[in-house]
Amino acid sequence: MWEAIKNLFGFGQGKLDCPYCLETIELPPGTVKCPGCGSDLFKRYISDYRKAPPLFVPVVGWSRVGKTVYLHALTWVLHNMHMVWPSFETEPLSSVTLDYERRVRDVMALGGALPPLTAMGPQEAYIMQLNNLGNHWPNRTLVSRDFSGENFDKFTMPPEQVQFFKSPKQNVALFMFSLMDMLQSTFSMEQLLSNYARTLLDKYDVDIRNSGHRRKGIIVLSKGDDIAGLPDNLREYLVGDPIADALNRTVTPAELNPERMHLYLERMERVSNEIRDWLATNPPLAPSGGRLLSKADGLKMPLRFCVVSSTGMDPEKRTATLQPRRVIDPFFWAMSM
Ligand SMILES: Nc1nc2c(ncn2[C@@H]2O[C@H](COP(=O)(O)OP(=O)(O)OP(=O)(O)O)[C@@H](O)[C@H]2O)c(=O)[nH]1
Ligand SMILES: [Mg+2]
Repeated sequence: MWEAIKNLFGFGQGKLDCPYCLETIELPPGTVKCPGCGSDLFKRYISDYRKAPPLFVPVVGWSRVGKTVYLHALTWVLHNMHMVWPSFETEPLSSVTLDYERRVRDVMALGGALPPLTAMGPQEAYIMQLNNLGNHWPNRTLVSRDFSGENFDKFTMPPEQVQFFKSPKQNVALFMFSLMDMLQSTFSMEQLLSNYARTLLDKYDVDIRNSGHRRKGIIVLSKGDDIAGLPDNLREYLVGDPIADALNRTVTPAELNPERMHLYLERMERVSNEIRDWLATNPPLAPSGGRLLSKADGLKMPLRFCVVSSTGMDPEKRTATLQPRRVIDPFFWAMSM
């Protein structure tokens, strides 16, 4: 309330979370520079802060699991969601984000090469306002930032990057696994959660088991098109993505009205439970699935599960337009968990 009154009478711009360093800051009237990290904030971010609060969703996963391509696919689908969600609109809130959207279009729809593996070191933050989401969800400003998978091997993340992970303002994280790639690696699924939790505790004194620091985890099985041995029901779910079909114009787009949305989310929840049950059996494709679930229990981290394909096909045999499948599900979970 006091924040709103201060804004109204021009005493200041109120408290807000910087989208770059995630510190809570107070900007003197008329200024846009974060006093913490020195970044210039976009005016719309400041003026719409309370109408569209930020949603920070980090993607945690080893190298080559598909994090960067996933962020491209999600950005592309969100950008085109108005085809099934007519009221919905996205707006880039920085020139860096606008450039990123152009690159995303090139990769996803114009046959441009897939992005290279991500270099170590800080990457740009992409800031996109999402308006009129439907499903009674409030408007949000999605802040995404990509990280090199090497950061997660031992979680040797430098302090200027770790803020995106340790801040209690991001209480949901995506943990991404590529099951086929994992078959050839020495890593097990629970190790990713362990490294994440242990580093935050040992290096930054953040115990995610304590209230105030709890995390919710969305387990994302990436490259779903390539998972030989995925149970049939999950494969059918992946392939039969009505949003992807509408966006790819293989069917006449049907509006995602409240009723269809409700059915979509219900099915997404059933699929999450099915993936959990499948992982619990330690299937040959994911022999450490059971340990992942126990580790999350120990960390008091509620989990939801998704399977996605960012390309919809083998990238070697790609067509000009990629056909991402179910990439919206982790976002829907991040909005609802
Ligand atoms: N079949 C298939 N391959 C994919 C998919 N997504 C990504 N790939 C492949 O995986 C490679 C690595 O994907 P990236 O998104 O760059 O991996 P990353 O996790 O960002 O890796 P780092 O930047 O090293 O951390 C891509 O170049 C593609 O060849 C997918 O949905 N299906
Ligand atoms: Mg990458």
